[in-house]
Amino acid sequence: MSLAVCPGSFDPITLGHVDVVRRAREMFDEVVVAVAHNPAKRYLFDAETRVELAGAALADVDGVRVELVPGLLARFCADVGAAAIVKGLRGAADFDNEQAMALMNRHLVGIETVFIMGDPTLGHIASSMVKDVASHGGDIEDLVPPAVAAALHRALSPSAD
Ligand code: COD
Repeated sequence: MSLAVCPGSFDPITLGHVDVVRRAREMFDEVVVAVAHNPAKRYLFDAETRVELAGAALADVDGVRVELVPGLLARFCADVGAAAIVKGLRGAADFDNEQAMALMNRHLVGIETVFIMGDPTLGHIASSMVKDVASHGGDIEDLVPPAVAAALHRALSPSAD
């Protein structure tokens, strides 16, 4: 049984992320979507909500589960018995960010990272941009799963806390 980990912030999960997870699942028997902490980011949604929204977005995909990463991703991968980390790349900027992380994770526990080229029709989708569009009242229905669109509208509506 081969298992891959698809890690990310998922703040929130987008259709770009969903596409990468579905394609990872075609290569591996099981995929764990790992909601982790990136210290470089300030999150809109707390970790539990990011897990919940990712779970709702992927509920129809067999062999996929969503888990919270309590600390180091490499240790989490070793604990769940992952054969590889799978990440999506939209272009050279993503690669520059990912290269050092892939090498560090291999250094820490010997795990390899497999990169999937993102679908070019979804290449413009980034969580940060979706939040920006939503906060200005733009249409996000083609960018995120329905439960995520609803959560963004709630979180970013003028009456939200
Ligand atoms: N198409 C294809 N791929 C996409 C798209 C898209 N439209 N959008 C995003 N992606 C890819 C990104 O390139 C990335 O590979 C992945 O999806 C996740 O993206 P984000 O933005 O949700 O997540 P990041 O980049 O903030 O995630 C970074 C981690 C949280 C994974 C990282 O910081 C981490 O591993 N943290 C845990 C602590 C740790 O172990 N630190 C040491 C790391 S070496």
